[in-house]
Amino acid sequence: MTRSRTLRIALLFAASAALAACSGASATPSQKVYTAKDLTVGFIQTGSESGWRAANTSSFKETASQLGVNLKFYDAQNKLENQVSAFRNFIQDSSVNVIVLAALDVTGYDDVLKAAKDAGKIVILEDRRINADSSMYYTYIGSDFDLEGQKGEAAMCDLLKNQTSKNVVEISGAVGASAAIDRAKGFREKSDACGIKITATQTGNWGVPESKAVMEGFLKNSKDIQGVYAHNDEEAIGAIQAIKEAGLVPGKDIQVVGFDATADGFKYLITGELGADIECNPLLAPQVYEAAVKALNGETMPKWVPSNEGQFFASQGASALQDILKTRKY
Ligand code: GZL
Repeated sequence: MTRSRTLRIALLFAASAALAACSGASATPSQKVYTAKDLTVGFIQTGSESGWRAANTSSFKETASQLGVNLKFYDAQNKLENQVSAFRNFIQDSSVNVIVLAALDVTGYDDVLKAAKDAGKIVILEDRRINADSSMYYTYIGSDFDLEGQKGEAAMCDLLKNQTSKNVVEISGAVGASAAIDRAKGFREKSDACGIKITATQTGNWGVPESKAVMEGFLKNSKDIQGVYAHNDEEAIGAIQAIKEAGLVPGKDIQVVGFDATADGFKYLITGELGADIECNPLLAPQVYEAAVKALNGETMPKWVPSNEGQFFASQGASALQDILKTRKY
């Protein structure tokens, strides 16, 4: 008998032994392992109010096509009632196995969260937290806005270090949004210790025109303003426009701090008109889809997965900031 024939017979024996072991009574029946291709995600987005939001939406659409996720996207036009009705529609939709919510508000979802749980739908919060028991959702993937607010205060404290009076006006995000609530809270944790006085606060609803009008109002009421604390880049840009139209120099007469670190925000860091931009990561879809697959496969996760984020300063210099901007996706 030739060597190769002996080898072939030996290999056949080995293969059949392995098969027998697999089909034995003791082997567990093979359980299906779900992948991204098994996901049909009902995604309830806030709207399209900012550059951050556009990047967040793109992250979900682009990543879905890369991974083969069936994405049903809903734009709530910044209306809570639209988010609640979309939630109900996705609960009724038997093809949807995971509902993802970017919550406009911290409250208003209790009934739909309960209905989703009763219907066996997996719920994942992305971007914004809500005031609901953590048993009502699988996990929350989003930023630590309180920490972002603390970073904003530290940046403002440094920008005003040579000022005797440190009057700061706040242009806050949309009322009721966790990003606004927590950035406001975080800023206030150490503002007194720095000698910062928050002399006025009003929402700019995340947008340029409304924030410009708010800043115009602040400047009409007082010229004794040394800083502006704006809850996103659009609000900071609106404030900068108003400061310039009042004949003042942003970054010199009045220091400005914003959030998100979008490409638009970087433009104003590079000119020096924006003193600091605290990063808030919108590219959350890969983590969300990964969490959704874990949920389908019955795995557990922490109830909150905070985003890793940095911060940028005009003091880094225009050329360094231009180099950083080239590496960024939004
Ligand atoms: C932050 C996000 C906020 C952004 C704004 O995670 O919720 O909403 O800071 C956006 O630009 O409108």
